[in-house]
Amino acid sequence: MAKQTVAEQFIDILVRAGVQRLYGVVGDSLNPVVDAVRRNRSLEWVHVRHEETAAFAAGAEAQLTGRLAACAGSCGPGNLHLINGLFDAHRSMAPVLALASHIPSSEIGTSYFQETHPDRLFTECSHYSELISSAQQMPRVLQTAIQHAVGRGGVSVITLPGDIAAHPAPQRSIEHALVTRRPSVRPGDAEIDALARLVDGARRVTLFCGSGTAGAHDEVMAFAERVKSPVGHALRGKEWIQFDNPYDVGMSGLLGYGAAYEAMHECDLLLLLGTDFPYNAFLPDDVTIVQVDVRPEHLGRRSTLDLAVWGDVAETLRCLTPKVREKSDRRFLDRMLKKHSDALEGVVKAYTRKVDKHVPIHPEYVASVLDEEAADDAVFTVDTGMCNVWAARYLTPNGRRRVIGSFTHGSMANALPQAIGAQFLDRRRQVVSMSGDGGFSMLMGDFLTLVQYDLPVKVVLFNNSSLGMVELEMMVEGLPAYGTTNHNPDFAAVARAAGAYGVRVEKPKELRSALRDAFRHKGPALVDVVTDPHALSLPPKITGEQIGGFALSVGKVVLDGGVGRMVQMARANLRNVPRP
Ligand SMILES: Cc1ncc(C[n+]2csc(CCOP(=O)(O)OP(=O)(O)O)c2C)c(N)n1
Ligand SMILES: [Mg+2]
Repeated sequence: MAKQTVAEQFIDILVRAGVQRLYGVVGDSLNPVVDAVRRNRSLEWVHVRHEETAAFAAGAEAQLTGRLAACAGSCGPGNLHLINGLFDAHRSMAPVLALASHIPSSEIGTSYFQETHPDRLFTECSHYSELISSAQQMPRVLQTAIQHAVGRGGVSVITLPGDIAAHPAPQRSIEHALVTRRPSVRPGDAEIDALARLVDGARRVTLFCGSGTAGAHDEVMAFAERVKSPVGHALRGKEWIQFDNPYDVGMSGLLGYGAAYEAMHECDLLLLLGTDFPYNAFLPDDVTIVQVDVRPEHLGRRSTLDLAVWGDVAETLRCLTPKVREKSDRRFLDRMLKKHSDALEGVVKAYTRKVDKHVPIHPEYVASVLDEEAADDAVFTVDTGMCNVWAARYLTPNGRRRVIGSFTHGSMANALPQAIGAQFLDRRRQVVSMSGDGGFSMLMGDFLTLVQYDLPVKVVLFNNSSLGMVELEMMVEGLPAYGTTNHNPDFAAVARAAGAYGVRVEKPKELRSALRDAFRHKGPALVDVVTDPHALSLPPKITGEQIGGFALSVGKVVLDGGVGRMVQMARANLRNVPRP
């Protein structure tokens, strides 16, 4: 075999690690790499319009598959554009390898044209960020980068000067077998025994679940059944735990609903399972708390723990459940299920406001119709802003649907690029981008990517002509709205001009058929729904004190809204509860 260049070896190794495509924008120093991609049939170059899109798309792929995904940017500004998407991927624990190509190695340190220092710039959003300054570092540095991204869950960045990419690579004999999957982590016997003792000694146990409960639905249900515990979740736990859950008491946090908050505060033992839920204002401080997490650095960083358990949730519960005594007293569970159902019935009553006739269209109506019309295995990507609220409340998880957002980093404009990554993975799966008008217009250039690759993403645009979430924040803080108005074009016309299917919806009765038509359309489609910018208003009972010091709780009051199909589930769960 002819000797490979560094670029060729780089691409070969990515293929061996399971990477199927490299998202990016070409340019100068990156050219040897892109040329190596062109000649490699196992890996596709995906040409996006903004590198931030490349990073978000790779992050979405990695979140959907758990496998390594990759993106690349040319030297200086090219790779600098990756940064926000990389922060998102890293904070979502998505294994992403980013290639930051670099100025000629002989010029480093001379303020050369386009010079930045990517190896320094990306340290904060990565587990590993290294400069390849000699071809001899290959393939070890790349392999190490891959192991960091996969093993620790997050981003690795390789900075590669263009001239070194074109150098001959060292022999491949020093290549080793790559780890591409994470192991399961079982806690020690001492921790399991200590946890079992706490559970046996408690009368009221509540479970609170985060994204670390992915794949642990059965184990959580079996444990909840054994100890008769209510099960609440954080936003990122919802898609894994809320469905087929007879113990469901809803979600806690700013967007929360139901009785999760009460169940967490009225128990005597709270188990935090795979959650890094950031709002300690919503966590109790006078109950016994145990946290189980596969990442030891997450243990105890939000609340004081009585026991810290380092392990996978599924693995821990598999060990724990047979060791704890079965509880027979369901009174706490039943009381919480009733509270949960009552809470949801209450908001449903408050929200029967003829939303199906309201013009401009109420965004909650859009979310509820979307939930009904979308496929059972749809992937929803959700823009930061009010779409988060609507998705949290109205999308019904079922174990097959996925919901991806920028839930930890909280960046705008994530939905469209994440939808690109999701759709590349599977062109036949329905992918719905729930976009805000602010978020969509921020990375609108990459709507063209949908057309260029004929990706059948369906963009459902919640177009309230404003930065609605921020308007709400200003309202909560007692400030007048300022700098929040968007003067928008007819986005449906923009979509059509770009070569996609586009329809504008201004009346609620047109909504359902517009969504159906878009879903039936074979290619990319955009449904521009003109929504009510005043969908939320300050309730009258807010006090001056709340305005002054408790923006969080005021926000919670303002955001308390409809809950869609969750109320049916709460009612169904109540059927098993004996009436007093
Ligand atoms: C990149 C970035 N810039 C600014 C913000 C602050 N921010 C959060 S939500 C939001 C408004 C989003 O507007 P839009 O996409 O129209 O959604 P809406 O809330 O109106 O539904 C802003 C400006 C952010 N989170 N990320
Ligand atoms: Mg908006």
